Amino acid sequence: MHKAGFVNIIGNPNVGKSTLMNAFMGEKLSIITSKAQTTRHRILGIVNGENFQVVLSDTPGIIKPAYELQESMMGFVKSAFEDADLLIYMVEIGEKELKDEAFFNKIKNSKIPVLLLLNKIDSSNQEQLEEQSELWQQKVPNAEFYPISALNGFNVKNVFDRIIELLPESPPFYPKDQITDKPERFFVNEAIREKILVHYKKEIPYAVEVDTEEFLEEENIIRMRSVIMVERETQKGIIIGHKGSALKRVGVEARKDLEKFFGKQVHLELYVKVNKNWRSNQRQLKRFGYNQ
Ligand SMILES: Nc1nc2c(ncn2[C@@H]2O[C@H](COP(=O)(O)OP(=O)(O)OP(=O)(O)O)[C@@H](O)[C@H]2O)c(=O)[nH]1
Ligand SMILES: [Mg+2]
Repeated sequence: MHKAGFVNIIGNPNVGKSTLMNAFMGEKLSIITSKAQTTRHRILGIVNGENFQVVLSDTPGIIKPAYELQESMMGFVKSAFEDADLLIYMVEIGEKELKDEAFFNKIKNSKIPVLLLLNKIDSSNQEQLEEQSELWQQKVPNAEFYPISALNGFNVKNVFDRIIELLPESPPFYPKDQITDKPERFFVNEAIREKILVHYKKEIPYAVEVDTEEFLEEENIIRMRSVIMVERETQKGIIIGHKGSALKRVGVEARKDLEKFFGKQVHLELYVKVNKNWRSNQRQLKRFGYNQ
């Protein structure tokens, strides 16, 4: 017997969705930062076993969209409701509600199984854990509840075993050696964007998109050239920094991550370009893969 299905992870921004997906995968597929709206796409992470294929979806955190890019991000979340065989609804310690009522009702009235994961329990005490567990089980009574720590791995294996139990009998959806639906260049863009989220303040990371124009794999090295797009001239200066020092740091750190990811030496060339208001431009968004 072979089991396979789509397991889609949804929840508020910054609760640890990407951390959980990486924990299930046993490798860093999705980027993770302490800032909200780190994930902008729906990213498939495929875990293959002899008798199963779990097709995970990491999705952007649920927000009220304020501009076109965010509209598109919420489109990815919507799509994750449509094809799921199993929903993972993740909340974090201290959280009180999912602000978007429509999404919340969809979870509560879901016809497919829902696993409600209370994450980051490593940062709580017993009293808080009990109080939060009760609150969330009352709020989503149709769900199976698990307290977890995606970061420390607490309960992660138990949840994964339960996923396999709940999956329908089915042949695999993807070749058994495939681990994601995204091309190599996507992960280059994301590695660079992660460093930008980490090193720049306020609005800057949200005004940035990365596009990898060249990805040339040679025998011993992969040569990459990526453009960092910002919305305004002033942002370009900030990204580059004094004598290029800030941009250099992004390049060095991203390259190290990419060498780990691809298991090969990497040469990464970065440059910065202004692409006015790309976040609100349908044509540009489509070009960067935000259409669906
Ligand atoms: N203490 C603790 N921190 C965690 C845990 N899981 C995730 N984090 C941290 O929470 C922050 C957000 O994690 P992400 O995995 O990027 O969260 P996300 O839900 O994917 O966020 P968005 O993509 O922005 O919606 C990071 O700083 C993680 O290290 C956990 O179990 N315990
Ligand atoms: Mg994420």
